[in-house]
Amino acid sequence: MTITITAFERSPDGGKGLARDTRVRWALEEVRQPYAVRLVSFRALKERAHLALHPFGQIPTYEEGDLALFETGGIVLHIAQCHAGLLPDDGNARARAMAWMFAAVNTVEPPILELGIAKLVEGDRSWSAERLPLVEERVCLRLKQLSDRLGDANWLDGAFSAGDLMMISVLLRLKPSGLLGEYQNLSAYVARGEARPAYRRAFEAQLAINTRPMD
Ligand code: GTB
Repeated sequence: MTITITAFERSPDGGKGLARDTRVRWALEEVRQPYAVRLVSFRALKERAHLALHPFGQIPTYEEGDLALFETGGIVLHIAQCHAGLLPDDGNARARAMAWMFAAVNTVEPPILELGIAKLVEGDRSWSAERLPLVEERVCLRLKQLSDRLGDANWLDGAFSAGDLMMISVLLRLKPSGLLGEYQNLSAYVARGEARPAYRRAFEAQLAINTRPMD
């Protein structure tokens, strides 16, 4: 059955891979599942047809036969459960890998998103200079805790898993901030993820779309 995902017709990041279709593409590449991409304009995101797939009017979505999914955590978990390669066979290790997926989106990503908002949306407010360091502190607390746990391991819990895929996808968003550079093992962890052939294929595919000439 053909898998179809949605992505921005033109991502605001110009192809840096920060829009969230990249993590879904990465998961599909890791498990070697071919997929089609339907490109959606910002206007179409809020139209009835897309809202039927995604109640919040966002990308990415995932369609396969009768199944329609939204929310990258749910999509990547579905892919990982249906195909070998992203979750360990051992039951306890599998549960831990899923816990890392949740930790990525529920514990590490929120302060990172907050930092983006503090800079991009609130940057011109009179109180911004006072608030920004507080938000950065919350990001750094999570980075320090994650860095301590990772130590000198390659991946978070044994072999590469969907937990690493989600965590690295979340951390990639921090690259322009320079904060990641303060934690050498985390920078190396992210670089290891980016060096995976499946990530490269996912990245190149979204780059090709976001740099193609538009009519
Ligand atoms: N929790 C949802 C998930 O994980 O699937 C969040 C989905 C989401 O945030 N989608 C964004 C979206 O559709 C695109 S990825 N936004 C349009 C809207 O809400 O109207 C977030 C994103 C967008 C752009 C950049 N960038 O240009 O750097 C980075 C990340």
